[in-house]
Amino acid sequence: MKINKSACPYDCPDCCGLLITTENGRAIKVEGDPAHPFTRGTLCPKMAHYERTVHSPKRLLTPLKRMGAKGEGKFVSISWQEAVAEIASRWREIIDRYGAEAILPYSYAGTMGTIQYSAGHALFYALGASSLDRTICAPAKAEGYRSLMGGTLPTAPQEAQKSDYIILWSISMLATDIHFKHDVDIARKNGAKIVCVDTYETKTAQYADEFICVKPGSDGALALGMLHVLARENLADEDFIARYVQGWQELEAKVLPQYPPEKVAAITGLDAERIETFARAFAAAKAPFIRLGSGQSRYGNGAMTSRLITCLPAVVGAYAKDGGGLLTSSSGSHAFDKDIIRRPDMEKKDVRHINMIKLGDVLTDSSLQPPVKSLFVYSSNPACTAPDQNKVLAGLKREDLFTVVHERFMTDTALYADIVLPATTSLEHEDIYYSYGQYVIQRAKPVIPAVGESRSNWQVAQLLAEAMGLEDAFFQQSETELVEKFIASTDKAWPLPVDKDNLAQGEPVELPLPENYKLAFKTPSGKIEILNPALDMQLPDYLPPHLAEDKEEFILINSPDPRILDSSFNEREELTRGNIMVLMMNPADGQSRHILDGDTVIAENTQGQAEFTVKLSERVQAGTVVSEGIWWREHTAAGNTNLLTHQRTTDRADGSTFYDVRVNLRKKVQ
Ligand SMILES: Nc1nc2c(c(=O)[nH]1)N[C@H]1C(S)=C(S)[C@@H](COP(=O)(O)OP(=O)(O)OC[C@H]3O[C@@H](n4cnc5c(=O)[nH]c(N)nc54)[C@H](O)[C@@H]3O)O[C@H]1N2
Ligand SMILES: Nc1nc2c(c(=O)[nH]1)N[C@H]1C(S)=C(S)[C@@H](COP(=O)(O)OP(=O)(O)OC[C@H]3O[C@@H](n4cnc5c(=O)[nH]c(N)nc54)[C@H](O)[C@@H]3O)O[C@H]1N2
Ligand code: SF4
Ligand SMILES: [Mo]
Repeated sequence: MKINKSACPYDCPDCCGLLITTENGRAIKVEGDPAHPFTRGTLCPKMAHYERTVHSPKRLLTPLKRMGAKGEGKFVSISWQEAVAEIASRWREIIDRYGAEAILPYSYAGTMGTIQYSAGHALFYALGASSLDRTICAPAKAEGYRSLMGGTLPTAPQEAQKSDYIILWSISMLATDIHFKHDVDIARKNGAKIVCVDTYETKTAQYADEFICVKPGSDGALALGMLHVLARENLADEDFIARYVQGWQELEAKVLPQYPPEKVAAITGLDAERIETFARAFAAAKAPFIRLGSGQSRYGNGAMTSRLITCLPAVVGAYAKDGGGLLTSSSGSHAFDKDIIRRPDMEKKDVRHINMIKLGDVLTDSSLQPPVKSLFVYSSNPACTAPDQNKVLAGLKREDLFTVVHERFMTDTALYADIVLPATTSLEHEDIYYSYGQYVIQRAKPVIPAVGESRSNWQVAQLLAEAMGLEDAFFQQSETELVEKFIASTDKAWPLPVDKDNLAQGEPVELPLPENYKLAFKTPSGKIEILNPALDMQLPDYLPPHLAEDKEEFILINSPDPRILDSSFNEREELTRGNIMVLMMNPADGQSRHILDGDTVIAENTQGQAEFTVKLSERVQAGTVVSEGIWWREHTAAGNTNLLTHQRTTDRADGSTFYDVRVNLRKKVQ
């Protein structure tokens, strides 16, 4: 038996340190690393049995070739040599006939590892394939933050330990950022008040001392109402503003006449008084800390909403206070020079860019020139997780689309592949990790041999580069060589020296933060830019979400489930048992629509229909319904919430709008 360190590869802000016990080439136990400063020895329920994912009987073990119809799931095993030869010959034909832009890579964060996440970038750039804009998660949140704060480092999570007032704002902390609870608990022990702002009573809302339940997509108005109160009652920190903030006077002149609490009450569904007390408590706090999740950003107004919330800590001077600040996405990513793997210099000039959110349109639009004739999917499961699922599936069904899927499991997407390639898990390949919720980085070496004939993303990119005749020495590098380059790159990429020895050894390494980092505003003016002269809308203002225009009766909130992560972990029987397509509904809505607990309902809109079992619950506000989790089709009656979501994008940064959805409900006739 051996115990090795590793890092959690999933798309989760915690990026935990793991201890993996192995025996005879198998992982038999997975624990949280007590020495990891953020993990502190605990794990989420998903990863506490990662060995069940790694050694799942459902792992794909060899390359497969499709025999039956697309989606039917009939495949035969083939060798890697055959698989690669077939891909290369099909790609050559497509390039000859339509040009390389007819090939589209599609990938996201199945693994967050710096190498494996971006392993295909250079290959597809070198081929001249269409480039994918990876916008599915929260680019609008990043844009909103950046519009005031530029490249300023977000506040570290452990700072919250010293806060007396923590706002968990559209973050499902107990599902999606569970290790931050360690910090919040410390603050709470010292008397801090915990407030949760969400659209239904999540477990995190129940954990908080106060729950502020807003109408979906309305947080921007709430922030403006709070700013009105701060202005009207002279609660802004004028000294801080004079030194560090640009544009508060201009915004004050707007919010005073335009956003009185009464007006904001009508938009947010909150009482005017509640908005006032919230603003006053925030201003009275010695060190307010906001942990901003992504929920508010997945609407047509998502970038603007995030921008407005980002104004709040600036106006009360939270950054100057020990324990105060704002954490959106911490950019541990700045620790490495990611171009080492991404190689943007290899991208052909003026090559076509495709927004991943529009996959449904792109695969079904017959006027697209050149049409997409081959799709190469890795580290993602778009048939399950992309919006407007009916269109995505219609595209994936096209007989003339040559689809290759590199996967660990027979996902909803892999079912539509012509060729499936088996992928390694993080315990089988090498990588180096950074987090987007804290500042610890870690290298992870393989701790067991590859299961079956599986190969890592980088190994597949190397094979395909060779088969396509790409001779650049870049593709010859091993994963270990790449990791070493990343470690060396911290010298230039990070402002302070990083402990490279421990990093090389696979220990979790905390990035040292410059002493005054919270006040080092990396914007053109050197100040927080509430007024940003580079933007069309120089001052922020409320924008309505798309759903304001939609006609259906209920707003559909679709939110993370603690048992799975996006569609990952659907392979685990113990996590997907029971009734999972549950639709929570306010009892008063149930009563007026004659819908009872346990009824089967069809939710429908312009996009499609999905089937749910109703759970009446006071946790949900009237006029909204809530579904948690993105489930594989085999666990549902006929597909998941993405049958109902839209390809519409955010106001800026072309982000996804998964939560900006309305539906009608009807009882299923049994
Ligand atoms: N267990 C688990 N962990 C996960 C994931 C998962 O699916 N399951 N997904 C991972 C990924 S990819 C990501 S991006 C992160 C995301 O994690 P989070 O930052 O937590 O963001 P969201 O998943 O968007 O949703 C967070 C909360 O926002 C709420 N919300 C929705 N609309 C609004 C709104 O208009 N206003 C307010 N105030 N709240 C709103 C939702 O109800 C939800 O409770 O989590 C990661 N971690
Ligand atoms: N309705 C609705 N839809 C959503 C969301 C929502 O809240 N509601 N959230 C959205 C968000 S925030 C995100 S980020 C997206 C994420 O959507 P996806 O990018 O599709 O993420 P996952 O569903 O986790 O799928 C990742 C896949 O990668 C595979 N994988 C893991 N490691 C590796 C590897 O090393 N190599 C290869 N080749 N494959 C690997 C896994 O087996 C898994 O099937 O979903 C979005 N979709
Ligand atoms: S909390 Fe997140 S990072 Fe930590 S083990 Fe679970 S999924 Fe991985
Ligand atoms: Mo995400």
